[in-house]
Order: sequence, then C-alpha cells, then structure tokens
Amino acid sequence: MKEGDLITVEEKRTSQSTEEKTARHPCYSEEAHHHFARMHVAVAPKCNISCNFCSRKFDCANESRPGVVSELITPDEAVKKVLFVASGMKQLSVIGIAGPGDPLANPERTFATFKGIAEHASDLRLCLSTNGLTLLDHIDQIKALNIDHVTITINAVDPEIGKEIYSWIYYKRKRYKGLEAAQILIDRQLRGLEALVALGILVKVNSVLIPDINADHLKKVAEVITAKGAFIHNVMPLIVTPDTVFMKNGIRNPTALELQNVQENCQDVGHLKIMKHCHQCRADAIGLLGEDRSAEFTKERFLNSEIDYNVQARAAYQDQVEQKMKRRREGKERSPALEKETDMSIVRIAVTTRGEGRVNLHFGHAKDFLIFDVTEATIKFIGVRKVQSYCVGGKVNCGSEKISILDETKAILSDCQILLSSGMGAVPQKYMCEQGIIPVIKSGEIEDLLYESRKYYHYMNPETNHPIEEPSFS
Ligand code: CLF
Ligand code: SF4
Repeated sequence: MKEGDLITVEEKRTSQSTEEKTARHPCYSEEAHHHFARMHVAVAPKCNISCNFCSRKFDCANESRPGVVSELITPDEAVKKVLFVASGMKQLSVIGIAGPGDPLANPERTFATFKGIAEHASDLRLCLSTNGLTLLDHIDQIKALNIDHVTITINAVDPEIGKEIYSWIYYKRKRYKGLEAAQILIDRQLRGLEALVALGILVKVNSVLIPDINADHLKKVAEVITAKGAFIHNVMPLIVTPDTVFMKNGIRNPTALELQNVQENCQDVGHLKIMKHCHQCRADAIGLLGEDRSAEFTKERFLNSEIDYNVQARAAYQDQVEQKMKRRREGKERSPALEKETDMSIVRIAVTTRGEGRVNLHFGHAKDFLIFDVTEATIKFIGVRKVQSYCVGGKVNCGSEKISILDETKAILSDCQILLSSGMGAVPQKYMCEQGIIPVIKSGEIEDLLYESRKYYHYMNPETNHPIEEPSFS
C-alpha cells in the first residue's frame, strides 16, 4: 500500500457521517450483517473484574458466546492474521478485540495490535469491546488510533443490582467487593460512555439479560444510556456455563420470549437503536455474523503464507456490495403497496442462513435461526435464536443426543409456524411437522422466500395445529 492511500483513507474516515460509519459494520447495521464480515483477534487474556456468569476457562461472556475457548495469539501474530484473512476475504470490514478476557485489562497487547493493523490496513475499521472499568484511562489512545466503535457491557446502572452480578473488581491495585465494587464499575462505565460520545465515537452498550436479577431493570439501563448518547443497545441472553456463581446459585437462562419482551421494552425508550441480530460470537470469530470460519485460519497457515493486501481491490469489492445493497433497498421502496385485501395476519418464520441475505444453510448445520414475523406486505425481524448444531463435526448426532437437540430446537422455535431452510433430513422434517412447524425447503433470497413460504401456513390444520398433508414443501 502506498503512503498516499493511508492519508486518503484516514481523511475520508474522519469526515464520515454516522450512516457512513455504520454502513459496513455488521453489528451496528442489521442490513450490513448479511453482507459484511468481522474478525476478532484473541490477544487479551486477563480480566480486571469478576462477573458471576463468567468462567475464566472460557472466553469473556460479555461479547462472546459463553462456553467457548479461543486460541490466544500475540499482537504481531494478530496483525499477520488480519492481513492474511483480509487479503482473501474482501467483505471483511471490521476488526474487533473482544477477549478472551477484557481488552482494556491488557492495554499494551490490545493497542499494539490495533496500531499494527492501522499502519498496514487502514481501510479496516477498528472495534473494541470492554467492561468499561479502565475506559477513561485509555480514551486518548482510542481516539489517536481512530477506533470509532466501542462496546461497553453495562448490565446494571443501580449498584444494588450490580452487586448481584459482579463478585469483585480490581481497580488501582486494590480489590473491591459487593456494593462498593458495583458503584465504582458503574460510575466508570457511564463516565467512559460520556467521554467516548463527546469525541464522536459510536458506542454500543451490551447488556446480559439475567432473569430475576436485571430483567426488569434493563429498561432503566436503556434510559440512562440513551440520555448519555449511546448509539445502539444489544440485550443478549444469559447462557449459564459450568463453574460459575450463577450456575451454583441455580440462575436460569432467559426464554426467547423473555428476551423479545425486554428488547421491546428497551426499544420503547426512544431513539436508541436495538440490536437484535447479535450471534454472540467467539473472541476469535471470523466471517459473516452467522458463520464462523476461524477454524480455517490456523497459525501455521497465516504465519507461513505470502500476503498480498490490495486496498484498492478491497475497496472496489466493498463498493460493489454497497451498491447492491442500495439497489435492493430502492427496489423494495418501488414495490407497489398491496391493496385493501392484504392479509395482515402474522406468521412467524425461522430461517437458516450463512449470510449474504440468502437462505443457504442446511438445517443440520445451523447454530442459530433468524426469526421474522411476516404478513402479506411486511417483514419484521425479531431476532437471533441459538441452538446446538443438529450435525456435529460433519456427523449427524445419533440416539438420544440427536433427539435432545431436536427437542431444544423445538423449544426455541415453539412460537414459529414455519421453518425455512435450504435442506433438511427426513427425520427432522417429520419431527418438526409433529411439533406443528412446517418445514419449507428452498434456497434463495431470504426476503422473497419469506413471502413465498408464508402461504404454506394455510396448509396447517387449524384444529390440530399440524400440517394437513405433505410434511415439507420443497
Ligand atoms: Fe466484534 Fe463486538 Fe465489534 Fe461486532 S461482535 S467487537 S461490535 S465487531 Fe457483534 Fe459478535 Fe454480537 Fe459482539 S455479533 S457478540 S455484537
Ligand atoms: Fe469474564 Fe468478561 Fe466479565 Fe471479565 S468482563 S469477568 S472476562 S465476562
């Protein structure tokens, strides 16, 4: 890359509007998440607080799927890995540091990584996720490195509730517990949020929904962070993991309905955007949000390969993607509105996808489902629901394990009437029909297929709530 390119990219970046900043960020834009990819580099091992839902054996549960372990790499390795991945994956637009501990509890490693990336690949956006305890101490570095997206995980704004969530914090060489720990943490998080907003940095706030502890309180969190200028709020479901305080105390995961209700309550607060498409990814995740290609990029591969990082080719590719998104948006706006007889009854449809706005994933490989409410004229995105894959490691699970995964799928899709997937075996098709969920097997654009599949709802027998005859529609 030439020196002139660096200046142009940086100048362009600082003059961008909020829309331009988020247009290619898969987490800040629901539309972009179908087309643009993110990559996490796992460079930050330590943490300075103790959340009661965290087990240090696994990645930070604030911005990652609980219960998974990412391979730790050095800042130098991280820069090489980023250049290697981004040279082949042209839709990669954002590099995040989200663990496996707290990035700002490892400031040298975190900022050395960001600095290396900014020097060699200045077209990539930098994204940081933190518990916020030491945020105020690093504001200047964040600004200097052009990190224009920061996530703070704020699970409570009332220390009385916070003390149920955090066991201790380690701050200025001293360990604090209980109410005092929660008070300091919340104060630092909110002041950090204000400082970032004052600098024009877009802040996402993550909140882990913990039934019976903060479920009724998250609306208050939404109010406070809205007043302080947060850009988007991501309410994520707790996933209880082994060896945690919450596991010992019998705290349960929220249901899909509880999550939806809390997200809707937070949405009522006002102009705060609510993120519903979070896939709770790993601290070394790579790819579109619905996929994870981290296993493809081994150390051996990225350390020993020639790298051809072509900023112009990447920009041209991403411009084309953005044009395509724009054409689709304009096409939608031009579609004639349906007239009076439009059927506005809602059918809830679960979709399997690996991205690009398409139904292109076999049911057996789905780790999560996108949920939509569809009428004859409208589509409303409800959220993402996670499940274990029916096929594990390319093999189909067998016996009781297979059934228990299907049972889990049934439970998380219990309010859906249709399951839209690019492929599905005979056993799960039959099982879904027995649960009153119609399997529709088709590949193509999600939006088109949602409207098309919706009509199969009329094949449901209203008395038995089971499909009338054919088990699947393919
Ligand atoms: Fe990563 Fe987080 Fe940046 Fe996105 S993830 S650091 S803002 S680039 Fe995104 Fe993953 Fe959800 Fe996080 S889907 S867990 S919200
Ligand atoms: Fe665990 Fe993340 Fe909480 Fe630290 S901030 S204790 S790594 S969940």
